[in-house]
Amino acid sequence: MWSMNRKLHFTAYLMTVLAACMSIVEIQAQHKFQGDDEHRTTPLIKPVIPGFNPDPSICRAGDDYYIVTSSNEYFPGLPVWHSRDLVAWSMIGHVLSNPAHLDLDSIPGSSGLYAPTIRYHDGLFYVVCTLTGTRPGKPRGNFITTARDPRGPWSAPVWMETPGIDPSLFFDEDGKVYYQGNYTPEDKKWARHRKIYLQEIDLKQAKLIGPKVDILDAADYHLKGTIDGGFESGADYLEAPHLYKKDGYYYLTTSHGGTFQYHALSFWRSRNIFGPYESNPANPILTHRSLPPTHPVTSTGHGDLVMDGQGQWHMTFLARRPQDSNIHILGRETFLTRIEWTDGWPRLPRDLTLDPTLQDPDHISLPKDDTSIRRTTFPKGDLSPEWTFIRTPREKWWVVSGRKGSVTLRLRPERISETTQPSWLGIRQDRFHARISSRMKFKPKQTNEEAGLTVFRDKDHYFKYTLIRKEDGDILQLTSRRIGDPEDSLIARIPYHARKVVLRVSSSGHWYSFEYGRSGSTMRTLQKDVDGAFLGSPAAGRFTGTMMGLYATGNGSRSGNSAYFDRIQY
Ligand code: 6LW
Repeated sequence: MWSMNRKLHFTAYLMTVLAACMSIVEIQAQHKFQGDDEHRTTPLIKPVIPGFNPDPSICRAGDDYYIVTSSNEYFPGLPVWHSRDLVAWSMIGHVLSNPAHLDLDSIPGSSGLYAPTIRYHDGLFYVVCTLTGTRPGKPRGNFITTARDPRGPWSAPVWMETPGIDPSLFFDEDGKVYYQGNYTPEDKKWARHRKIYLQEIDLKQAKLIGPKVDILDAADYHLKGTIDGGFESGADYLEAPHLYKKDGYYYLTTSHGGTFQYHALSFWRSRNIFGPYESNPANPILTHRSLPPTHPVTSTGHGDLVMDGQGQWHMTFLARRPQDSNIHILGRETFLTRIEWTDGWPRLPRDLTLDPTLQDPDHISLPKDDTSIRRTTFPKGDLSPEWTFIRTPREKWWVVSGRKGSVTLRLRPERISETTQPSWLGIRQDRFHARISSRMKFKPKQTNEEAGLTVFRDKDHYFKYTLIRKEDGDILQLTSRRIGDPEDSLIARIPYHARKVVLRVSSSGHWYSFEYGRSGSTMRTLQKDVDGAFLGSPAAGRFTGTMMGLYATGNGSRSGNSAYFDRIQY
């Protein structure tokens, strides 16, 4: 009896030790992963909304803050992000999630939805934005939509006959509402010459009324050195205007220099909304253009201000985090900084423009959830909002099963190498060290039927990691395409005849590794550390970022087949 007890105790003790060891291993594994991430990226320089999330615009409604970002050719359009502390943000939905409201058919990559503005006034949320790249005869240009709840539903967009891009709204204290935008003047002095205009808007009719006044002309600054130190492209692309009022002044911000290396952000002010506007002597108040393109954060600009409940001001802006000189895998991301006011002008807390380290967490807020490594998707039996389509889906070719967290994609002729709408579902790659995996059940029935995972930047830049039927049988293959390639280039292939395969893609900076297995515990490497720099080179998806996605195609042929993905983890 006694020895039985001892045995039981000993077994229990062994199990406790084993469990403790396992959890230590688990913690160490996680720690190593995070440590790695911290080590290889630059510590403390973190966007608040990482991954492809450019052109942020922000508003406050009571204790809640909302950001919208550009989504270009991806559907649904314009993600809406929510936060209560300005630090941790979660995607709560999209402004344009009804296919009838957003026609992205055949539009080229990096066209589509540009630079939205979100405002909250008297219980209503307003978004104004520009749709570019649609075919003649289709809706395009600037539109306005409203919602009582930013989660939606949003009203059908009302199209406005207003010139230019980057529209914004300003609600004045006297009840009047003003529209701001940029445009290219007919008598432009150089190719990238833009002006900022202001006009009153009748929101009920979505019509601009009264005089249209140019409140800022880049020609006044071009090569004169007043906002750009005489720097030649400094006054190019005057864009992203937003207007605010504080202490009797109207403050106008715009960005200039183009959205990449020469990006900059400046302020002007006037006692009269129609101007004349005086330039902040400290302009530009934010730019990293003089820092090398290898700096951990580049391309800063495109800002929008918000005042919190305590009267403290903040500004969202976009920036890029390059790797190995000029490789931008993640695209343009959303950052946030505190703003202080000195001598009647907004300033960053310290001169970030001259601070080559930019590493003070006080200045750039850190997302609290950056350690979250795994996310199971489709919790409610529907696609969770971070999943997106390329262009507007016109038929339901996917089926989600919430209980198992799975999705079935029907094979259709469309390919990701076209400007069509393929059977592809993707998620933004929002960290340098990302991993996506899924168990796929798929058996090709005809030659060229194909399904698997992708790392996708645009139709000319991607990795495909798929099971495909070739003349010589079923194979698991890794291919890539980069601009100029007449077809996909083969990187690795093995014969593969089973119906089930676990596929895993991991990134480490711009290096991608591809593993497979019959189950998650028997994974083998198909190809390790393949250079994905081309996904983030200046040519690739210039306004977007890298996505990781599920894909199924008949490669030009109709098919009754489908691919089933479950245990999807990112
Ligand atoms: C957008 C322009 C910009 O319209 O990028 O950074 C363009 N700024 O304002 C497209 O995202």
